[in-house]
Amino acid sequence: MNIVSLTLWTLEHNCYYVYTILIVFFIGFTVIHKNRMETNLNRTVSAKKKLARSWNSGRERDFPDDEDPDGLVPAIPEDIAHIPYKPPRRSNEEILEKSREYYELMAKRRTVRAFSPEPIPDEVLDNIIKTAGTSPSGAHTEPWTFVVVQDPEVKEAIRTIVEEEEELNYTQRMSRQWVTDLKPFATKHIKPYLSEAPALLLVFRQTHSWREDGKKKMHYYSEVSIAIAAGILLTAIQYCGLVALTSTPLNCNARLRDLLSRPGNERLELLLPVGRPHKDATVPDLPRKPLSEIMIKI
Ligand code: IYR
Repeated sequence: MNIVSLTLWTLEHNCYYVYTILIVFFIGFTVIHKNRMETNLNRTVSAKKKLARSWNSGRERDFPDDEDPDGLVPAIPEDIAHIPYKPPRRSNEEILEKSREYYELMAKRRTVRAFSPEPIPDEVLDNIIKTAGTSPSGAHTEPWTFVVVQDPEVKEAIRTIVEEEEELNYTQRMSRQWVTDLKPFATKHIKPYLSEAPALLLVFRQTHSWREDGKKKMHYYSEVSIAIAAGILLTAIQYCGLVALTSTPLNCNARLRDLLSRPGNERLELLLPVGRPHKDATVPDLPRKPLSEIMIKI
């Protein structure tokens, strides 16, 4: 008996129990199928939510949306003009020559810990800070303040704070391995360069700021923005023939911020003594990783 004749037979003989079984099967199948689809959908939704959180270490948004989404206005006018950008085109020979020259210059950059006290012309300081200020930043928020200290009394006050904190750092806060790893550099908590260098550049990162309309201005990627600006600052210092010490005074933020009257939304990230090297300055004879170790071409 095939399926067609079976169907005809059941219809002719009014087999209600067969119809009932078929209906029960149909309803059962529909319910199970519906439940399965719902479970799959829920799984997809929670996987997406988990993925959205995972980039941010499990926290909700870093920058929560404004309470009134209809009132959202970009910090920079949305209709800002986009203007042509046409720097002069250089040939391959020219860019090769420039890249070599610049590498040679930057390869000579060294962190120096002994400075000549000769003052630096003010305009030089202005220009290197202006150069750092050309750095890219998240949503063009320019999250930096560069404090330039030349006043001997303020330099001395900075030195006192840094030496006090660094003594605690070296003896109590830094691990013994860390202190051991620093031995080749002959660093210690006594820091004469803070008084001797003609200028101290303190790089502050603005975690956020305030817009003219009074709203809080978010500073996206402020850490990487300040790191890029510091890099460009170092290249500007090298390019004009001066030297710097890239120092990161641990636990000095609050005291130096207060000393220099910087607001609470600013965090000290770097302190760079800048000047000419002392005539007897020495640097450790460190090798740099070769290109083959730092570059992978795909
Ligand atoms: N900030 C301290 C310690 C220090 C840490 C590192 I890492 C260095 O590369 C150098 C120093 C200091 O300035 O002495």
